[in-house]
Amino acid sequence: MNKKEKKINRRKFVKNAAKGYASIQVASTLPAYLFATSGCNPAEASIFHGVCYHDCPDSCSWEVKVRDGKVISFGGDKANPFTAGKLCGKMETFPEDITYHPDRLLRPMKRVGKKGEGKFEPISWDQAIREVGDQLKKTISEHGSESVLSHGYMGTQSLIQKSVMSNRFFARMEASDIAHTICGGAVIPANFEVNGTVMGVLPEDMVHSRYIILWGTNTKNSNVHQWPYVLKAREAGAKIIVVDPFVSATAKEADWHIQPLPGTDVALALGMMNVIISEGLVDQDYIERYTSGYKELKEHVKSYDPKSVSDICGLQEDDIIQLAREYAKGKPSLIRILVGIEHNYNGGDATIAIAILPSLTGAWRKLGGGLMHLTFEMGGLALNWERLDYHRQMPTQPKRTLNMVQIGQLLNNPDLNPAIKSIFIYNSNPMVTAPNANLTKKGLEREDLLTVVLEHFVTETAKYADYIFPATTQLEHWDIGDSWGQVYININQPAISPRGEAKPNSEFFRLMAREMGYTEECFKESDRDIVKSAFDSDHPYLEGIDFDYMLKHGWARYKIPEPYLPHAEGNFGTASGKCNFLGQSNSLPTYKEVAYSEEEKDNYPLQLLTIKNTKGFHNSSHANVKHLRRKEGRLWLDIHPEDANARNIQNGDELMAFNQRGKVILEAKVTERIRPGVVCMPHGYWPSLVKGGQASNNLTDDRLTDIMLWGGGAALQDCRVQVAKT
Ligand SMILES: Nc1nc2c(c(=O)[nH]1)N[C@H]1C(S)=C(S)[C@@H](COP(=O)(O)OP(=O)(O)OC[C@H]3O[C@@H](n4cnc5c(=O)[nH]c(N)nc54)[C@H](O)[C@@H]3O)O[C@H]1N2
Ligand SMILES: Nc1nc2c(c(=O)[nH]1)N[C@H]1C(S)=C(S)[C@@H](COP(=O)(O)OP(=O)(O)OC[C@H]3O[C@@H](n4cnc5c(=O)[nH]c(N)nc54)[C@H](O)[C@@H]3O)O[C@H]1N2
Ligand code: SF4
Ligand SMILES: [Mo]
Repeated sequence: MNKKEKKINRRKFVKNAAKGYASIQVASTLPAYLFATSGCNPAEASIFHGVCYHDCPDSCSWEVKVRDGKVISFGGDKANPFTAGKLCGKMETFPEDITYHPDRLLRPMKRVGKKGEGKFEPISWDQAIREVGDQLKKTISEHGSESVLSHGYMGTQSLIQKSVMSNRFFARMEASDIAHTICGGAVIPANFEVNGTVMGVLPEDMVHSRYIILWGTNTKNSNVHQWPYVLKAREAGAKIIVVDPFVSATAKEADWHIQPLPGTDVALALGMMNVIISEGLVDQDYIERYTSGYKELKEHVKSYDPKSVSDICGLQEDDIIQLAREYAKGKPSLIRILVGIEHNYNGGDATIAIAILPSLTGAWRKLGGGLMHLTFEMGGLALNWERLDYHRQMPTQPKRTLNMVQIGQLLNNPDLNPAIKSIFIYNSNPMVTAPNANLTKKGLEREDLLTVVLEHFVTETAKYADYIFPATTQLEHWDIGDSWGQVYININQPAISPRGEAKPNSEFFRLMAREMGYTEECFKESDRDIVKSAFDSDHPYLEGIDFDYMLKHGWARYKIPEPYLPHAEGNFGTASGKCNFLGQSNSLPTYKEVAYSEEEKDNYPLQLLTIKNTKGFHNSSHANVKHLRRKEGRLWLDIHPEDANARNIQNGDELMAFNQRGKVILEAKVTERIRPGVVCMPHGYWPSLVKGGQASNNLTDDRLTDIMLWGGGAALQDCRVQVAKT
């Protein structure tokens, strides 16, 4: 890793650590902050305010009513303007769907059957911790501490249960860490390359925009609380454009839907620049004052003329020209990106090209103009990271970081030195959410691998565990978190006692630390104390907001100076303070063909998108909840009539989609929502709950994106399949 990479890495690390949230709070006869733990509130019924733990840009605040230690009502917090009193459909019934679900894991379990068979018997916490500790000590003495892999992810993005105690534990052990690359692994470093930040226009300021491009993001589904701001802007005269290869729920509502071939956005953005520059629609003054690399960019985009771009993207030349003109003139113009744009080989360069556009036209000058991306830097600045990221101050650190996108390869790689001999999986379900699942399966079946999973359910991944430990849900533990899609901070007090023998992730790692003989004080700190210390900050974003305030109110909006015009006069986060068109790598974005083998192209002629377009599931979460599964229906494949006719496929037929990695059985939806040559399947379904036992990620490839900082993101959508009737 070179110096520049190190710099961006550390910076991202701190800021990404802020990707999280949570909360809960009080409004009852007796203030809940008088109670150190839950379950001892003598009041008849108490109302606690909290926040959704999902990896979601909205980070909704909620209200929970509790009587006799049981949740009696649950819903969105009406006082929080962003949540506006409404949770999304999949979370409305969260207590019964997750916390009180009859299949919820309530005791530690030890495997008795074969790996993957799902046969377990209960074991006591004491015994299970002792057995795992004994095996871990043996593994470390025989193979070294790096042979232990910490595989935590964003199943909860609330800061404490996401990683605070586990980070301390694995730093103390000097284990291997996992790079969090599957979501944001390309878009985050790419935006940093150009703008030195992922912050931009604030979510609420979208109402001031008059030309809005929702680029590779399904706002109506993935970011539902942003949608009202889109509508408000439209009422005020904004035109809404969606760039998406699929007619998503959001694209259906657009004033203009641009439907390029997947993975070609970089060419589209460069083509727009070609038109903007050649027609003199640039903001020359802004470019001169606040950007660098324009001369090179001007030369570079000459080869991305509308004709060449139309061939790459499968779009009309006129549409490219019109989009460029309208964008440049539609002041203020806003481009909204999230994560959907990155999941292909060109995802990093696509983000870089898009991130350049607002500086080329000077869109940043006006409120509502610029780029709207991620907001976690707010929490990264505001909170006390000395405490939250205490593990960074420890004398020992994880020895290597491995890329989660290629977990299957990592578990099977004979050359990895040392090989992974023990894996701790928490807040993550890689058997459903990581690509090339059949390879992951092969790895998790290894008899010489100790697999420990912390979970709410016996998920597809937990089935492969040697030990499963029952984790608490958001209603049962302390936590804190901010958001990556808006600018509110929340705390989370436990509203009810943990069900059964469930314990917070943090407590599991405290117990493991004791078992391993780690006697440092940091393993004694309680969750409540960590939450408290996080608000011990004098950053102006938290002016007047401390732990007591949070206990009383549950949530707060960061005190951000208004109007928030971060780059009206440059002030980018790059070393020069300028928007750097050449990026830190000193190169310009290009369109690159994906290197499929000839055989792959011949045998598997269709490109498969696997996208999060269910309403009921959140990634793989909730996909085991019956009423939500019923609403989604059978796993399906969207296929264009031309491709269906060529295969004699009718709407409703049972199909198989297959390639060299897997075979998925599903139902045909013959539709013009997708282009010829591309098919689309929803992501999130649990393989064991669909016919044939395989789902989206049994087909996807573990190919990496173009940007290799932090290991490279996941090119999930670069996947080829053939489709036939069963
Ligand atoms: N094909 C395809 N694959 C994808 C994507 C795609 O679009 N297409 N999207 C990718 C993206 S963007 C993401 S973010 C990833 C998500 O990947 P994951 O983070 O693996 O998915 P989730 O289903 O959100 O959560 C994983 C698990 O965390 C558990 N969990 C929740 N809270 C807690 C807790 O407090 N403690 C413990 N121990 N466990 C908890 C849940 O029960 C759940 O089983 O998937 C990626 N994979
Ligand atoms: N209901 C629901 N909401 C969620 C989630 C969920 O699982 N379910 N997951 C949450 C998570 S973890 C995340 S990261 C966010 C993600 O939120 P978004 O960033 O909106 O990402 P996705 O929903 O993965 O994909 C958005 C759109 O990108 C399109 N797309 C695919 N490939 C390309 C391409 O090459 N170019 C362009 N222009 N578009 C492309 C897809 O067709 C899809 O409609 O959503 C969060 N919100
Ligand atoms: S999943 Fe997202 S939209 Fe739904 S309640 Fe949670 S934060 Fe809100
Ligand atoms: Mo994600």
